[in-house]
Amino acid sequence: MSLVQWIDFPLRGDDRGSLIAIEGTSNVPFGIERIYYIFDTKAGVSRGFHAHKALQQVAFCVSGRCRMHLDDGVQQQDVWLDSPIRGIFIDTMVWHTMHDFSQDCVLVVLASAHYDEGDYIRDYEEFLKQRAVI
Ligand code: T46
Repeated sequence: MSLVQWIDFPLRGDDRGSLIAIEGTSNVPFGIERIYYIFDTKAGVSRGFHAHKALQQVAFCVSGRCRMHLDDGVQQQDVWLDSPIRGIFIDTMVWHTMHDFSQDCVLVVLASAHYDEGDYIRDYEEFLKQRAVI
């Protein structure tokens, strides 16, 4: 499967403006159990630096932009998240980092489960080791 999987959201536009509705298991490939958003990120700050063992996520910017680096242990790719109508699917066991946040960036993340620190792999060598046994 391709490392970069975009999900286009249906745009409900009319002469008043635009509206996006996202429904779990319909527009994203999982039931949405949690939503969080990252904003007011300070200049020069990078975030992420982990993979998830079981969590699946879809991320997109409703304002501004940031760059996401994805790494499945074999391939690496950078993408810009700069549109509220297109999200990126972050599958399990994909190391991801976020960089170059614009001042107005609001990064929204839809997640398949509640927060669980035990689901994080925060050590890159450990991530590679676990990827090797998949
Ligand atoms: C991810 C990327 C895209 C919570 O208490 N609940 C939550 O739901 C989340 C997401 C975080 N936290 C706490 C844990 C830390 O004390 O908030 C603090 C900052 O979290 P973290 O350093 O993990 O943030 P990022 O930006 O490095 O990573 C986040 C998500 O944690 C992660 O799952 O995939 O965004």
